[in-house]
Amino acid sequence: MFRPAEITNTVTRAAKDAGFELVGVAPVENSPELEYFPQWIAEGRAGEMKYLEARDEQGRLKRASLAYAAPWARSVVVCAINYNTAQPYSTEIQTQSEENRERGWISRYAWSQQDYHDLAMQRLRRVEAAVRNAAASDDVVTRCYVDTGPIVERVVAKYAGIGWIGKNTCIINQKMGSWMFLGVILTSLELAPGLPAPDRCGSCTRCIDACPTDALIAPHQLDSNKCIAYLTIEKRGAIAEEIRSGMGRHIFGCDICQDVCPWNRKAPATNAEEFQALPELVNPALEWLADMDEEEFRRTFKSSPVRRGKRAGLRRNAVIAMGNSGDQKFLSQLEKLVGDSDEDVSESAGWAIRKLRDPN
Ligand code: B12
Ligand code: SF4
Ligand code: SF4
Repeated sequence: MFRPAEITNTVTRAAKDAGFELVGVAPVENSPELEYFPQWIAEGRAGEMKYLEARDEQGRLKRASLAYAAPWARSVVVCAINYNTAQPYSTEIQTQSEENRERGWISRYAWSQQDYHDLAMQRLRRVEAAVRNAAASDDVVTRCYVDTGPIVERVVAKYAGIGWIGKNTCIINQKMGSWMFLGVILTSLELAPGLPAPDRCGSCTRCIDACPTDALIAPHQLDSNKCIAYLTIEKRGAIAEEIRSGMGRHIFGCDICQDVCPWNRKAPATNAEEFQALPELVNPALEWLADMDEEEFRRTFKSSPVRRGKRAGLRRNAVIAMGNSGDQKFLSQLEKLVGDSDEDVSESAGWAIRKLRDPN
């Protein structure tokens, strides 16, 4: 006999054993949040991330409904893992001292040696095995995703009770804050769903006020074209000049709208060895990154998420950050970089020199 509540309990235990701090089950049904997705795409808010526009055979946006992406699915198991470490926030470190002007910012999630996709996926596979074992049937269908599936993971996370969707668009848990990765398992099993977590943003607007590029165009609405995380990680080629000053010294990702969130003030740090930060990646020297050759890039970021931005992107970002640093010592290095064989590095170096000479 099929026992949804019992199987759900087994799955919850398996997720905790696998190292996930939070786990919940979402039902498969359309939600008001997903109605916004087609509009977001139509307004061009996804920038050049074309994979978000994937459509099914009838031309419907797959991510707009689980019924399009996985018609066989009946429940979604959502797991969350804490990646926060004890290091200070970018909003503290980056403004601390004059000496810091020569350093850039890599996002908190990318400080460890290993890519979070792999770390979370290994754990998710253990939970998937528990789902299949508990169901004791060969007919059960399951699919695991960390990031890459045709699903808006934050929406299912909300309905699984992992947290609420903050005005900064991140999932926030009352106890854990928002420094977490999500992993999802779609299953054909009808499990016992949880309840959505209540919204605790209230009248706060700190994230919207702090975003240096105005990427949070309204509560819960992000324009990727303006988001530093998108510009530094996903955007290939030249970055529009008018947005470069707002990027500050960010060279991979951005944490500001989470750093300022009151729910992250007491966010617990993880003890998991795999998530501990490599010291050289926390607030790294811009000079080092801008001059990095292919061999050193490969060695330093061997299994790290930073590989996604490619060496060319990382150097382009470091050069823009030099322009924003106000530190004249970079002028001589930038003058050399104007002759760089990479067009984006060379053009950005020209911009950075002009910016250092005439900051206004
Ligand atoms: C594309 C993408 C990005 C893009 C776009 C971000 C975005 N906000 O959409 C970029 C490159 C900018 C990005 C940045 C980051 N990302 Co990202 N990203 C994704 C990815 C692959 C898809 C997201 C997506 O579908 N976006 C579409 C838009 C429409 O969805 P949304 O902004 O989440 O909006 C929903 C709600 O806000 C909602 N909504 C809720 N209430 C309301 C109310 C109203 C009135 C309205 C109109 C809408 C609305 O509507 C939307 C759904 O239709 C997911 C993984 C996945 N498969 O889901 C990871 C994911 C969202 N990213 C993640 C992370 C960690 C980050 C960064 C923190 C990394 C960094 N430090 O640089 C930043 C955070 C920036 C931010 N504030 O969002 C985590 C989030 C974990 C968490 N705690 O929430 C995810 C889930 C990856 C993972 N598996 O862990 N990311
Ligand atoms: S990640 Fe940075 S740029 Fe993007 S919305 Fe948040 S504060 Fe703005
Ligand atoms: S900073 Fe304030 S408004 Fe923004 S997500 Fe956090 S609690 Fe919500």
